[in-house]
Amino acid sequence: MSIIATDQQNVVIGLGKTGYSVVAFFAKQGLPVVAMDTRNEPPFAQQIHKEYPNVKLLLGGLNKTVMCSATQIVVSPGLPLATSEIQAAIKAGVKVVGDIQIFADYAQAPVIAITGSNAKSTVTTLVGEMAKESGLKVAIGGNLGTPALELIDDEIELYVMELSSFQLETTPSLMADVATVLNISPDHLDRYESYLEYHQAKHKIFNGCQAVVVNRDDPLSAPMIKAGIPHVSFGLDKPDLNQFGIVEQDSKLYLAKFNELLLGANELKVKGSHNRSNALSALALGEAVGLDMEAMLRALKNFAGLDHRCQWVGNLQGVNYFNDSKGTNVGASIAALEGLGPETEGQIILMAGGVGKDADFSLMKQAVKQFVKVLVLYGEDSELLASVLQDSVPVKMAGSFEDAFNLAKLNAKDGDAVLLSPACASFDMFKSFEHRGDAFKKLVEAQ
Ligand code: UMA
Ligand code: ADP
Repeated sequence: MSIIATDQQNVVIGLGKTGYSVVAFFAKQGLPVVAMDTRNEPPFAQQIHKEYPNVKLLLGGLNKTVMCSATQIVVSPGLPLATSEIQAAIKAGVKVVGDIQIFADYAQAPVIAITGSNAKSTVTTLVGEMAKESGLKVAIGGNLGTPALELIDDEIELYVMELSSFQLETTPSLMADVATVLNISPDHLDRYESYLEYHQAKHKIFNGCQAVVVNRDDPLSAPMIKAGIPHVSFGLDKPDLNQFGIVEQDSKLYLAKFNELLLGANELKVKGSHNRSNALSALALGEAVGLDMEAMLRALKNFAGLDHRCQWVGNLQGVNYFNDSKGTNVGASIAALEGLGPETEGQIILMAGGVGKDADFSLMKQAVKQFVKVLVLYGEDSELLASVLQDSVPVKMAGSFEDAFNLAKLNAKDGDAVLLSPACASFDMFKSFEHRGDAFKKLVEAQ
């Protein structure tokens, strides 16, 4: 197939969900596109070939020559910028961006931009529910579900976007109406040279933003931006003027804005202090774009949480079972333990393991010591987890996921809880975190 570089040559790299959305976006505007993927059979190649036959497909490797003569390269989040062909194109002066930058250039309605190591999907969904309850025509997506460019629509009144560090790396100028980094803890260290590099990628979310929401409990969430940009904070302590936090009154906890009590914490369907923090961040974000407070509180009361996030899936002989399969990094599993630990009558039997992504598991020591009775380990990095945590807690090694479940069940007594919060990615044994969580649920249901 011959490739002719025209004056306006868009090169799309990666033919997964993102690549497909970018190709479709350009092709519908009649813009010339060349699409590439390192894989021979990427997920959307056939569909693109069928729907957009004019798009040139180059599979099984990246073509440096074509890339270096492109006007613009739109790179998918799964492919690191450090890839040598991308670096060559950057050196040749080619503009390299991601789908989120194109989205930012085209979106007409206000954008709420949400990132963080954890809680992104929960907070994005919650803010989306708040906007719907306020009567707005809202589009929700990004790293969560629908790729950004598939959301673009002139009728949309508000975009609520979950953004990953991979997406933000290639977004120099997001210009969000309000942006937040919910929290930062180590993740994806198999992709970044250092924790600092990961942190810097996340903070690109603040580029050109109109307002920021900051987590008082996590100094790494605070942006280095120019003075004068309005900022509101949330945290689990008592809030100052105009800030969101928790107020204790008559031994009851309330979500509050300064000294105005908004909602009893016990009225939330989602449990644990981490979910109170999530609720407060959603209120701060919604308020920043003018959502109605009463509507936001109604949405908050109805929000039952997302599947696979500290989700209660059953009780067997007095033991509660929680599926936190989305706990795919150390920070998430610490939050799950600290969130559920104080609300568990007995202790927690923690099931963990999988692909550790070069994480530092020693960060879990304190929470494990405090809340875990037995740690059951399975999967690729189980030996590594054991070597780091066996001084803090009794450890059982399992040969399979089912084995791990049976060991957890065996070690749990009335009042204890079994928590699947792996602190690891799932792809050594499962297709996805959903697949892993469903396997856990099935095992609970089969008892
Ligand atoms: N790949 C290749 N060669 C290529 C291009 C990609 O081998 O030329 C591989 C990547 O290494 C990766 C896989 O293909 O293993 C998928 O990459 P992709 O960029 O094509 O992914 P998409 O299907 O477009 O999905 C992406 C996000 N995936 C990643 O960032 C890896 C999805 O987030 C997101 O929902 C989707 O865009 C829509 O915006 C998933 C994710 O795991 C849920 N995100 C990470 C996370 O949440 O921790 C960041
Ligand atoms: P993300 O989209 O960032 O992965 P999710 O909302 O899917 O976030 O939640 C993922 C996991 O993060 C949950 O399963 C839970 O273990 C943990 N988590 C939830 N809220 C918080 C929080 N406020 N701080 C830290 N971890 C959290």
